[in-house]
Amino acid sequence: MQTVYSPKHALRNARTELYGGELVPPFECPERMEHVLKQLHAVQLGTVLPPDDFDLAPVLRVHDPDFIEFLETCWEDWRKAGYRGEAIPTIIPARGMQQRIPRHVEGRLGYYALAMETSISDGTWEAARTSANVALTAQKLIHDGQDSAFALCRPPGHHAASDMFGGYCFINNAAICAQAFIDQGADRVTILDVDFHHGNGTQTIFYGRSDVMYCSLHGDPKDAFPHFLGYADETGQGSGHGFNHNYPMAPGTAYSSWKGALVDAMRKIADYSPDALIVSLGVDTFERDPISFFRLKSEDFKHYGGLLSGLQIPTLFVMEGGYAVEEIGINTINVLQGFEGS
Ligand code: OKP
Ligand code: ZN
Repeated sequence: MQTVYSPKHALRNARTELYGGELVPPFECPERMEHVLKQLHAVQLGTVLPPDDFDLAPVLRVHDPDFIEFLETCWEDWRKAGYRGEAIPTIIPARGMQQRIPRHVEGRLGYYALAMETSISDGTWEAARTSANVALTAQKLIHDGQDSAFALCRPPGHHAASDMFGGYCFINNAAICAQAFIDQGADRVTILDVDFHHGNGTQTIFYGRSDVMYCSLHGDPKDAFPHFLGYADETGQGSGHGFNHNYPMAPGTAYSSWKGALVDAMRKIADYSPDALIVSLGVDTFERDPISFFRLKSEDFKHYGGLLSGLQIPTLFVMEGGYAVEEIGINTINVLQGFEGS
């Protein structure tokens, strides 16, 4: 399997994450990629290609132009406003308030934020744009006939909605790839999200559509981020009804029951028979992940990679989360090796 990767992910190097009332070094850090690359080379998974430069057109098929312009200009506007720290939202348009876009950067930042832990800093836009290019380059490999490809994206994307950033995400890499498949003639695409967290952004983007099915296995939002979406009764809207499947699971969930949910989702995917499968691949389901509560072991990742290959659908893996930095490489590459049957 070929991997697409760019060292420009390192431009996303915020110093702060708002966590437990403290500003801590972000869990979503550049070192994550070094461990994945190291393991990828250790097992000789395949060649590593740089991304092509796509323009913003495929990004704008999913995201609002004003949101993308905000991402591009936020850091400069924040500095111009005289602030000395990283850009952290302080007020959002909560229940009962106006949903108008303010003029001041602090208001715009709150308008476009879905969570407050994710600081915007110098280089964030460039890294997010490159991460989208990485995803689109891997999508093109599949379009051109490969059975599988790995988009080693950073920053991740599945929390980003058409006009909101947060949860470490800015551009929804999996969603723009799904839309690219559709725009290139695919009738049906499935996004299977195995990251520990519910991909609220991906779900929302495709919630009213039957041409992109979204299935997600995740920590129950009663107990886990993003808390306000990801319940089992969210099944899609209008013509999208029946094309959204959530599998929320309780703290302590181990592989045996997680696998049960995966098998159920895979049955739905087989019935749907998509032209392409996009796996939002987060490995924060790992037993020692510092911010999550499932109990998957390293060998479990290899096992479910093998199960996924049984679907026999062209498969694009898109990197999402995973914060046990020492083990993220082994767990991620285990999924891909399992898929390849090695
Ligand atoms: C991004 B991805 C836990 C706070 C969680 C944000 C988590 C974002 C996860 N107390 N904060 O889905 O891996
Ligand atoms: Zn996650």
